[in-house]
Amino acid sequence: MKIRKIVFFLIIFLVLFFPLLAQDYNNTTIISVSQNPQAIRKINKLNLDILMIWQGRIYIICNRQLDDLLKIKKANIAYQIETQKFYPFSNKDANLQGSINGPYHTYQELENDLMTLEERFPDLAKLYILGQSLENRNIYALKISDNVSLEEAEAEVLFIGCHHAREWISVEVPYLLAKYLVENYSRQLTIKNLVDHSQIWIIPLLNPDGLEYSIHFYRYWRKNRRNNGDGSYGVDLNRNYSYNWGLDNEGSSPNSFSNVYRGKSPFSEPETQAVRDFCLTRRFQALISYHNYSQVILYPWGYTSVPSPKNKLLEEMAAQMSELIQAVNGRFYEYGQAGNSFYLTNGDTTDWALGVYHIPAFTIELPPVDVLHGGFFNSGEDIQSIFKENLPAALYLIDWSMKNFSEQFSNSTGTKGEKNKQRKNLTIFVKRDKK
Ligand code: 0X9
Ligand code: ZN
Repeated sequence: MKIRKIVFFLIIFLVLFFPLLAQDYNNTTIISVSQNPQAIRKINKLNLDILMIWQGRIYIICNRQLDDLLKIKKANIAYQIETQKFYPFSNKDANLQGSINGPYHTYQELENDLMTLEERFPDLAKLYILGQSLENRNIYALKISDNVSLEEAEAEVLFIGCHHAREWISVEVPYLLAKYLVENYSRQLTIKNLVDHSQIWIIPLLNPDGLEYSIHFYRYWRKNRRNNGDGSYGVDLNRNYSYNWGLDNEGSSPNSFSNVYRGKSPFSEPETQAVRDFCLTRRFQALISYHNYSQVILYPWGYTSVPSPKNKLLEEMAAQMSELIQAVNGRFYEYGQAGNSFYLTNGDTTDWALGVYHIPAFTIELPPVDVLHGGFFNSGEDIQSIFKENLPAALYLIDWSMKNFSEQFSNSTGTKGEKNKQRKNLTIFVKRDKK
């Protein structure tokens, strides 16, 4: 009887307090500071995890291990504690629709849905495994094309979702794009034309370990789940690419406790390695990496505010996409060079894609604009409208790639650097096992 009682109380204790025991849940304080130029200048130097800007205030997630709050005090920035607005899981109702992740995919649900897509449309969709995450989850890429099993001399475009665990909507948009393309292939001539003349690759979930951790333990988790060996976990996958990796400590952090920790070396993480190795075997003309939130379309460089040699083209393309997006629901996505936006980054996907492959690459920060519209807790009901508004921009990029295919294709060999280290085997990736 006594033992049963103890077990009973132990279970109750674990159910109630497990989230609090989970790493990092208790380790953060959310503060806000006034959004004035002086504060922005000071904050930029401190390498902080910016949650959002809303109603003239900048919200910041302060990590105790990093003494973020202390840094803010030392810099003489006036702040307000906001933690109570966010914990625990303030926007519960928007997300909990029968399960903890509501209509958002878990890793397992996504795996099933990708397999189903392939089964339903075997001529158009083929699922590949690009590698495994640290916790041995598969990193999937769905190829969409006519004659999908063949290698054809066609434009190639890449869409990636979920570098960052807590950005759940960034899984849904590329997944729904894949679904839309195959389901509408025989219904819409424009879709058929795009799919017939291109090879579209979709990696909806680059950070499966992080996503699972965010769903089950700590909603604000951002990085992958690398055990850094010093009590800290995670590398920011969007600081782990090789181009100008670790250039300075402003665009990424050498501190493993930081949310923008860049890892031990460029491509130290299996998730970014999967992208690197995959791109070596393809000839991508363009890519989009989905994130949230802010409603912006960003293009390289992110490591500097100096424009890239392709700045004009990137700006034009971003402007086009922004216009197409706005035409759907009226929501305006700001656009501009990433390094001119609120903060600098180094080692991100798009700098690497432009720097190494010289291709147009965009970070689309999906809605919402601020926390009152959901922040990282996007509502389940918003998935469809966010996808729908992003659809024409994605189609535009495929179309652009098709139109620019011959030029890019003939230019894509013969230059120095990472991209030419190997370009040989186009089918090195394991076809996933049937369950
Ligand atoms: O910081 C990032 O990796 C991206 N933003 S997020 O809030 N989704 O984490 C933005 C990368 C784009 N680069 C710059 N803003 N410089
Ligand atoms: Zn992100």
